[in-house]
Amino acid sequence: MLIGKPSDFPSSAITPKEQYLNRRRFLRGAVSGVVTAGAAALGAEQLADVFAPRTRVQAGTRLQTVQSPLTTTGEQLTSYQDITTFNNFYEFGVPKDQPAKNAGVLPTRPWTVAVTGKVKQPKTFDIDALLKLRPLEDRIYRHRCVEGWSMVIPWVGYSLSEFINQCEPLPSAKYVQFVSYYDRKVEKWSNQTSIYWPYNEGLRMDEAMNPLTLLTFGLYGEVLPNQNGAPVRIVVPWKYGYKSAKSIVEVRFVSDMPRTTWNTMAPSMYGFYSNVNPNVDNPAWSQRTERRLGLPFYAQRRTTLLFNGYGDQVASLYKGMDLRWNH
Ligand SMILES: Nc1nc2c(c(=O)[nH]1)N[C@H]1C(S)=C(S)[C@@H](COP(=O)(O)O)O[C@H]1N2
Ligand SMILES: [Mo]
Repeated sequence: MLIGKPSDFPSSAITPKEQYLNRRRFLRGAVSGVVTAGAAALGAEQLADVFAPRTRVQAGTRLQTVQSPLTTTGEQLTSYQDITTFNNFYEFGVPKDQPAKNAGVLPTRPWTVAVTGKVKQPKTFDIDALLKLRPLEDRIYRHRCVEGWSMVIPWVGYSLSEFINQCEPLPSAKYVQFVSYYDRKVEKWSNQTSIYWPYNEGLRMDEAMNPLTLLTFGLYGEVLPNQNGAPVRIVVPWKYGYKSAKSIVEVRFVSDMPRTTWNTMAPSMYGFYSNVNPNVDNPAWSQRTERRLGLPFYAQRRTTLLFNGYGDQVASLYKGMDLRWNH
């Protein structure tokens, strides 16, 4: 699968530029559940090959999506501008504006995701096969960074469980680990920190199988901008943002709790679970409240919700667990 061979790209997942622009305007205007009603009209979008020979997908390439019942409605979306210019992606620099400036060099094609560890048989999935595996859904999720800011982001993807089912994990697979792309020649900013690369994160198997956990390919109806983790990332909306590894190249099924990037760096600050919890402060930041980016100054501050507001869907995963100890 090369970008120079457009027939290999799932043209069913691509729509022309002017339609995505309309769509984007539509989505940006959406401040409530009306997204669900309007989405039906978007199904008839025509197909186009929008690729010139290159080693990365054109930013702004549209993805064809369907609505999802798992979307969070009723909250104002954070603007495309804010979502794509205020990023944590330390491989491309620590200051928040740096990933948007530097991540253009990430080569997102060809791209494969290796499935390793406790599986019936190791496999490799091409990104274009992954895009076609299941219908891509629009899912609006709250996004809460442990540093205290939050956004509302319209992601595009499908439940990670759909992918995991294709991986045929063995019963001994109790955890799953996600490994980000790393090439220090490409990501030359990565030496600004003492992180032990590649970035990696992990989930317990039942967390990974929860329908909310999203294998994510896009946002605002378009392919992910590189700074947001192109071409494929994880999004776990009830956990702090760092659990959602970007630009993943390997999914590793393991029997023991994996040693993840932030948990290894500072275990007292970054527990393995990292569920959003206003009652458990991080040594560096109180987690009681958050600042919703993009709103007028006086409207930004809000109370942080347990499990980022997704308790109905995920609280049962932690029944009987001490959430302070297992932070
Ligand atoms: N590979 C990688 N993934 C990463 C990070 C990173 O530095 N490198 N930062 C994490 C953090 S701290 C957050 S808050 C989210 C930010 O995602 P966004 O930029 O799409 O909002 O990505 C997470 N995934
Ligand atoms: Mo974060």
